[in-house]
Amino acid sequence: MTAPEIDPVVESTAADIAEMRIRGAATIADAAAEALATQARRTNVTDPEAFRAELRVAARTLYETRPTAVSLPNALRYVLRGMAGETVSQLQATTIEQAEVFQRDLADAQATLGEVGANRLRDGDVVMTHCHSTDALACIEAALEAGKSLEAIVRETRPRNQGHITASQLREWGVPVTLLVDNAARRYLDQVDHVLVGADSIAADGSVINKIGTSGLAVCARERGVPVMVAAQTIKLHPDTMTGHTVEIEMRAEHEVVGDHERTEIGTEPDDEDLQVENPAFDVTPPRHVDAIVTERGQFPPESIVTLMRDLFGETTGEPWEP
Ligand code: RI2
Repeated sequence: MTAPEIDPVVESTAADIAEMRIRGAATIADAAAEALATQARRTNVTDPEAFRAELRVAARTLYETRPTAVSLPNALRYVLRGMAGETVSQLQATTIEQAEVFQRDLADAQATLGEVGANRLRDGDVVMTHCHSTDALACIEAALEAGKSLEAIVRETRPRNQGHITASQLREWGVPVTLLVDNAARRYLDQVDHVLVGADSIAADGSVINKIGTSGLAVCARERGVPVMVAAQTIKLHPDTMTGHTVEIEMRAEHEVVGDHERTEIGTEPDDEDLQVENPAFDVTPPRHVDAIVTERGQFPPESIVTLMRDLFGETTGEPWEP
């Protein structure tokens, strides 16, 4: 059999995810499902085994882009497990259909989750956000649609400033926004009714893996008595953590934090190995600092999320893109 041919759309989607031109756990999952559907649609193979091999390699290419958001492997698993049939055209049809179902369910889940999350928000509340999460924003959008008026304190979220995307979306919806330097959050928490964040992964013990800075914010919120709400579709539940695996925290490039020019200002050369820069993209917030995880299946105390994980995933997972 010749080497599987990967569609350029799969390659470019993988590059866009790795470089964060496509980002946000739900958006990444959606793009990955779309890329697998494109691979299936545009294949040139005539042999069913070759088709399966192509899809597996395409899935692996997408999988190897970023390690932390479990929505990516969950999406790939879901689509590949729907690939069925005896002929290439049957395999194509089932794969494309499964990807479409996945994308539809993803959008529906976010809308449902938003309605659940909105129930926690009261008219006049002030919400503090971190990073940019479409799941968290869905809760705010549903509350606004229900006629509630909200204000937001939006953390910048260095080093990539994704808080600016959140601020832009909230202003589009007419929400008054205060854009806040990350380090100032504790000072403003006494004006806040809810901390509302998303998640890239949720572990079986209820730990929340989200954008770096979330855990410090949650600790401060707990100290100030401000409830912490995590908006996360069930696609963010990490099945491997049920069998003791931990979630890998992505380490990103130094240049996102310190460029060559800044290095020179600090007084070191770009190749000075004795000035190390650490740039973890995510951190882990223990369940004791989280009040509620809001999903499309309802709201859960973090410690009970494992029951939902067992319902949805069973006890074991294999990787369908493994040869
Ligand atoms: P939604 C993002 O990660 C943020 O950490 C955000 O909270 C999370 O994904 C979930 O986003 P990144 O891709 O799925 O910006 O709620 O590193 O949109």
